[in-house]
Amino acid sequence: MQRPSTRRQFLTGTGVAALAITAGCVSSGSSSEPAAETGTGTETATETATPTATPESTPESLDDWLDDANGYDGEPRRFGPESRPTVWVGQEMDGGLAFDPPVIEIPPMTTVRWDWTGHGGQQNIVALDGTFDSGRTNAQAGTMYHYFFEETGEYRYVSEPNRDGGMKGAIIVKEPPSSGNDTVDEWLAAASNFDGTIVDRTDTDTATVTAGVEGNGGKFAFGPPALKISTETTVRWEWTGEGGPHNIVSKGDGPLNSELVAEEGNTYEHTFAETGTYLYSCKPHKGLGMRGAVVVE
Ligand SMILES: [Cu+2]
Repeated sequence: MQRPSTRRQFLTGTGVAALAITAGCVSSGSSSEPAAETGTGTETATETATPTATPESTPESLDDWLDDANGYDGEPRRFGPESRPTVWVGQEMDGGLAFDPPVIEIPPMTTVRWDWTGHGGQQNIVALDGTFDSGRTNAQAGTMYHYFFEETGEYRYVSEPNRDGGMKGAIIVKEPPSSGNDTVDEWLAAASNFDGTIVDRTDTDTATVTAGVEGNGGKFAFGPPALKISTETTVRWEWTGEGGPHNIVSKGDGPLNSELVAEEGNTYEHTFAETGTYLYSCKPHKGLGMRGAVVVE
């Protein structure tokens, strides 16, 4: 991992006024002192050791680095093409200040907006590799910062005043999964459990999709998210009973329109008579990525 300490020192050097305000919270962030500060254990020792002038030894994986990121459950929030992701700056999560969502996955050519909540005092957005930098810290609600991500890559960033308190995040820029069906790919780019696979069920008369499987930051996914069937096949959706109430509603004026139900064991069926690509979502969780597709051949 590249974390150029010179760059960081340069940054803190330029924000003199801001630093003066926040110096109380910064503890050992930019000093060469190892982690004796708050007794947060051995992980902090490696963390605080890095900003010193000592050369990096083993690069830390993104997951390791995010281990103490407030509010991160291990699953990046995924956004599709044409989306306009917003990250809240200064949300209370895990008993500390966080970026919300802390980790997002976006396609190249996406603009990310950071929006200050006004909670928790002075914040800024600083990429560890220097790619982006919102400059001086700011405590004002409504402060915004934008960055346009053109290229794939992993960008780690912090709010400098709260870095040691776990206010860390990452932007993962990667090409969305591709199944070869553009309509499906675009619709499911936001679904965290879609990996580009359209499950082939053309061999059956009844195919099953489970509503409320793990994904999209909870039990907010369809499993499988995409499937391929033949005409006259019945698709049956089965509710797991997890993740709250779900429904099956076509995008546009498609044929799917179930009740909004939370109970385990509920089912909804539709027999597809005509070929085509049918897109649907669970209305309450569509924005999280609870989407599905049925390709009828
Ligand atoms: Cu749902």
